[in-house]
This record gives sequence, structure tokens and C-alpha cells, in this order.
Amino acid sequence: MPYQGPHDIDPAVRAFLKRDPALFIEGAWRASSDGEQFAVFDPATGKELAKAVEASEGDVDAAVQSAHQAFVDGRWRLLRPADREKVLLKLADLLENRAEAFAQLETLEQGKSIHIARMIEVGASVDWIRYAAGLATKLSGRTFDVSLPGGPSHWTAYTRREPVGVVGGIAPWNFPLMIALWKVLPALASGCSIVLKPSEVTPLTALWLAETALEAGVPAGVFNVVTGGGAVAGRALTSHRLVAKLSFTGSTATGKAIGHAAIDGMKHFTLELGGKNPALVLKDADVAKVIPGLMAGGFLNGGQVCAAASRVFVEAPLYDDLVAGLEQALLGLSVGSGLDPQAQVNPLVSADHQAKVQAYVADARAQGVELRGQIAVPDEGYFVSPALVLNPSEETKLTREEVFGPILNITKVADAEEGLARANDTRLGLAASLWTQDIGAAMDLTRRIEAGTVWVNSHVFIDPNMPFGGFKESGLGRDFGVNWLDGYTEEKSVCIAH
Ligand code: TXE
Repeated sequence: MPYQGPHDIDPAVRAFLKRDPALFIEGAWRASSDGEQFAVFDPATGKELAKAVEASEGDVDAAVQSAHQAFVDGRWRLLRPADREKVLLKLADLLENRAEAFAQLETLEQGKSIHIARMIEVGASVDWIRYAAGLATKLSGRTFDVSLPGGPSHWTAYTRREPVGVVGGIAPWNFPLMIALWKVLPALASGCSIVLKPSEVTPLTALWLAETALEAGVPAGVFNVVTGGGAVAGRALTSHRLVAKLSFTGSTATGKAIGHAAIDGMKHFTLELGGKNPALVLKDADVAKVIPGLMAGGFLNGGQVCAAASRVFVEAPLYDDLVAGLEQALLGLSVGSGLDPQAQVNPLVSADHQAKVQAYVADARAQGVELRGQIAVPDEGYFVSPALVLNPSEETKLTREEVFGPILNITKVADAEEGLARANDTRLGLAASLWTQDIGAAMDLTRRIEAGTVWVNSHVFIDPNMPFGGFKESGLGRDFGVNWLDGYTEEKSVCIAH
């Protein structure tokens, strides 16, 4: 049944949107200290959806002080790990029970398909919460034999993992709820407190998440949210002396600035940055499987995915079939609001981002590069047609820079070696995929491709148990997996003479 208009919106979402703009500090809604606000827009219409608080330096200080006090008095850190686990499991249950409302709010502020919002933004988030909840009870150290005077029987040496303190989490707008949780979960599981700053483009679900976490039993002050842009709120958080760890997902340029701020303040940091991710299609690949695989890998969430495929290198014998198949798939897509369950092409997140992606396409067109698969999109809202960009030169901007939109380069290569060389010819290295049925080629190429995640015969699938992060300028550190909490804990050595 197609979306019938605003009356389909969950009453809880309507009520949330009517609230006065506020920050979430010390377990309570707090108005802006100086009255500054900014507008949040519905990408499907370009109309204002809500207002949010532009946090001042003082607001950020209040949030960090609150988180610090909560850490110092141990209201969360000193709970039994099993109790932290229980609270996080309750949070997963609450989010699962309110999945439709969270999904709708996410679609309204971000523009994405309601299906993706339900399945990934909320559905996968629930899995991530339960995974991280389990890690709370798995923190452990190691014991060591030491060669100190008197012999081993006089010494006991071991390590403890202790939470670092206040975490500053800075999240982007492409998966606002899920990526916010990728900051919040390891912080909470390890006993840290967190101040989260969502993107100023999509601040709403993070605020709602914090309130839900309080309801689940996360004590006041342990999880605070400040909204606002990078220049004031972001900088105030990254430079605050009481923040011990920064966890950032976003652009490489901002990531570098945050890395500098982290070093200046001697803070721990994790950076998950952009990608220019290749997909290498070998001539023995099954085109019937590559086409849907790359439709998902390249166009999921309008290509606004850090791990999205953006440069396809295909061995010559498969080139025509692959281009024809992808073009046919694109031309059959329907366009509309993310709330319309039939719409497969949804708006991009903001007017600025729409303009950025359109500029890359215009540059390619001006250089005479062939574009295929474009479809008509509405003037209202931040829509951009998907496109295949055929054999762009190395000088075309969209070959080298992260476009972060529904634009997929397809380049014909003579053989796998040329494909590999071109795939690796980038300063980024987040993710990559190989498409082949030749196990030998797959095993060889997975070792030689420079990327933090390499998929074979799929693209874009991530899992809480699979470490994720970038090579080269795609970032530093890894999220997820059994060692996820290492980045949120200090390793303390204890050495006892007896
Ligand atoms: O990112 P920024 P933007 C890429 C994508 C996109 C481009 C720009 O190519 O087109 O980045 O997007 C906060 N100190 N990705 O401008 O600036 C900011 O408020 C502290 C890839 O949105 O990186 C927001 O919360 N914080 C990506 C967050 O950083 C600062 C996802 C991200 O913003 C700050 C999104 C500062 N000085 C965009 N400046 C991915 N890796 O998934 C900004 N921020």
C-alpha cells in the first residue's frame, strides 16, 4: 500500500516532532543556553521538519561535566558487568518495540527508504546492541610470568581493562541512529560515559535514543547528547580536557582535524572515514549475481554509505553485459519519498549534499564522459538520479574523490592485474569487493587489495562480529568484533611482589 501522506505517521513520532528543541544532559531535556537553534529538513520535500538546539561551548561543557561526574562517582562504571549487560539488553528490547516509530523518524530526517530504516537503521541496530551488551561481561586481562629478582613464585603480574572515562562520539548523517550506536555501545559496555554529537543534518533519532537509554536504565549523565555543527559544538567536544577518547565517523578532512585535536589533548581516538571503494569483476563471474550485488553495493541508501561500491573494474569480456544489466536495473527503478514503500530511489540527505553530487555529475558530463541509467526525478526535495559513469578518466573528479551518492563508475580493464592496480590507485582504503568463481584468484586478490574489508561475491554486508575500519586515509582503528572495547579501555599492568 503506497504511503498515504502524513496521517500515516506514528503518533509517537508526531509528538516527538512537536517537542521544544532541547539538548539531553544529565538525564533531562535542557533548552539552549543562548537561544541558538537550527532547522532540520525533510529531504523528500525540502520543508522544515523540526528545530534543534545549536549547542554553545558552555552547553558542551555542561554535558561533558555531567558525563565526567557520572564516571567519577561510578554510577555506571561500578555496576556489575552483568547489570550493564542487562540494561543494554533492555535498550535493545525498547528499540525493537518502537522500531516503526524510530524507522519513521529516521526516514523523515534522513530521507532513506522506510525499508532500509526498518531493516538496517533499527533492525541491525538492535543486533548491534545485543552484541555489545554481551561484551560488557567479557572484559578481561591477562596474567604474565615475569623474570624479576627472586623468581616467579615471588611475583604475580596481570593486566586489567579499565574504562577510559568520558567518550566524545561524533556521528555523521548517513545512518544517524546506527552509527550513533557504534559510538554509544562500546562506551557503555566498557563502563565509560559518553557525550554524543550527532550530525547537525540529522540530530533527532540520537536525542530520542538517549531518552530511551535512560528509560532502559542507563543512569542520568552517562549518555548525554549535544546537537549543533562542527565549528562550535564539535570543536568544543573534541578539545574538552575531560574527554578521554574521541570516536568519529565522517569525512577524511574532518577526521584529520579530529585526529590533530586528539593528539593535542592526548586522547584516544578512532576514525572511520570515507571510501572510494572498488569492485573488481573477473571474467568468470556470474553476471546474473553481480548485477543485484552491485545494485545493492553501489546504490543502497542512495550511495550514502562509506563502504559503498563506487568504482567498478570489469574484465573486458563481461563489460557489455554488466553495463547493460545495470542500466536496465536502474531504468526500472521508481522514485519517491522514503516513506513511500514502493519508491526505490529516495532523496539524498540535504540540499548541500544534493548540490555536491550534482556537481560531480556535471563535471563528468563537461568532460564528455558517457552516463547511463539516468531517470527523471522530482524537482521538489533533494533527489538526484542514479547514474552509471562509463570509463571516466583519472582526471575526472568522481574517479578520485568520494561522491557519496548514487553514482557508480564502470571501467573496462584488460585483465585482473590492471583491475587490481587501478583499484588500489587511491588514497582511501575502506572496503572492496571481488566477483569471481575462481577460488584461487579470490584468495590471491583478497590478500593484495588495500582495504579494511574485502568481500567476495557480495558488497556492503557488515556484521557486529566482523572488525571494520580503513586502510590508508580511510581511518585509524577498528570498530566491532570481540576486541571492540579495547579502544574504550586502558590496559593497566599490575605487578605484585609477595
Ligand atoms: O562530513 P563531516 P559532512 C563524507 C561524504 C560527505 C562528506 C562531507 O563524502 O559528502 O563526508 O559530509 C562533525 N570538529 N562522509 O560535511 O564534516 C559534523 O558536525 C568536530 C563520509 O557531513 O565529516 C558531523 O557531526 N566535529 C561518512 C560529523 O563531524 C566536526 C559519513 C561529520 O561531518 C568538525 C558522512 C570539527 N571541526 C560523510 N567538523 C562516512 N565515513 O560514513 C565537522 N564535525
